[in-house]
Amino acid sequence: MNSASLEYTDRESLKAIQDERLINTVKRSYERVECFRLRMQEIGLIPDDIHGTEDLAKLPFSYKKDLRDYYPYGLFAEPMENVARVHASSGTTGKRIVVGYTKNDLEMWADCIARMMREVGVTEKDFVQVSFGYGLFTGGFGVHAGAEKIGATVIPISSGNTANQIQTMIDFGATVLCSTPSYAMYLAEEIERLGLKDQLKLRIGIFGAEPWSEEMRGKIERTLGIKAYDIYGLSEVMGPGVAGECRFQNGMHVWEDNFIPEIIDPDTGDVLPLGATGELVFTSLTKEAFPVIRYRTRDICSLIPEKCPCGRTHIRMHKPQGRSDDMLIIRGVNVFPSQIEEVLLKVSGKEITPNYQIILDRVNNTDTFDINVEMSDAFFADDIKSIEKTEKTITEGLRSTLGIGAKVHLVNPKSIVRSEGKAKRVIDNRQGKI
Ligand code: DLL
Repeated sequence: MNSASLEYTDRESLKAIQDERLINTVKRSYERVECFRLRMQEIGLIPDDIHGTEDLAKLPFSYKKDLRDYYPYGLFAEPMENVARVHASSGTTGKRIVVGYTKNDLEMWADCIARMMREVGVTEKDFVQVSFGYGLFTGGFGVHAGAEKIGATVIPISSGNTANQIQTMIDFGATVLCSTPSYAMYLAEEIERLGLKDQLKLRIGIFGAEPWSEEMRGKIERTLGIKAYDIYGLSEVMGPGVAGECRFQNGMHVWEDNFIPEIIDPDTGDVLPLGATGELVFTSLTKEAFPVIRYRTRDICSLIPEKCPCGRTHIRMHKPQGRSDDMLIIRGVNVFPSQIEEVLLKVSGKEITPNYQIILDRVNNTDTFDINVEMSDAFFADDIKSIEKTEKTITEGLRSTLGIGAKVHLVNPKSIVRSEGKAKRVIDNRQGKI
């Protein structure tokens, strides 16, 4: 069966494929990966106990910590001579982790990206500007291979050097842009400021690697005159393309012939009913070099049980709001930075830009919660008197959504540092203070 037809396979046949692949993955991992074997032995489980996806929940979880404990290659299931490439992720905290791919793994990865690109209308006639970072980060090389696979012309510019990015986009006739949404927004702002939109041929954007709101999507689409699609993934499971949106822009299809998603309660580890919000967990079905079994992503989201109008049978996931590690606890209330972005863009119009920074501190035993939001150039120039009014509107919007008050400060245009990769939205100075 070729991989394109697998996207539309009926659920029953898909389950049969998953069963066979799961049994094989468990067996291989048990034989070849010490960490997994020990964990199975601890709970008295052997590979023969796993007959199909209905037995998935019997299997032990795996964690980011395992990658650190077995750094660099201790979790690989293939000898290094079969490992064609490694990538690594520094993460926001702690020691970096290393992941590996065989030639077949790289092929499967390119295939996942190509599926999404084809679906959203990328063809061999397109010029795909890859503005994700190339290097140990999975973004650049991952998306690159998918675009090459469908025969598009790839512009492997990597991230950074914004003036050069824009010039290249114009001169080389880029029609597709791939980057983080925050970098796309930065590029869009610069293009608008320089009045260069008319010289662009862009029509499609593929953005991911960090949470972004529907409001942000709208803003990027309008500013660049494109359709923007969400792509999800994580290094531990593969990289970009574990899931991606179709043309309906309503949730990302998880490529279930390669990955099984589960949503669990992060505290108890119990599997939650379909549609509930919880922690996303992945099991890989075809990866050779670095199989993952019930890997705890820390990403909080839900799966979408309804069928997609595009006809694909593979389940969709909602945009993750953020990682549970990114969740802030402010005066006892749980807050995701992405919720703040949503409010900012919803309650205000052209007064502000989606550039913001959250600053947390602790004074006299109480958390302080400040948000700096950049004004737009136009608002800054025309309407300096309305600043207080806008600050008040945003503060009220945040209070009604989050349930706590923040001090909102409108700051000068371009005063918050731009990111060329994932944006740094939070400065938390509370560590060690009472
Ligand atoms: O960010 C892989 C990637 C590259 C995905 C390019 C998409 C595009 P890591 O650096 O390991 O890998 O970070 C993975 O980023 O667990 C999520 O928390 C977050 N993330 C990735 N894509 C999305 C998305 C890459 N579309 C972590 N929406 C994941 C929200 C995302 N969060």
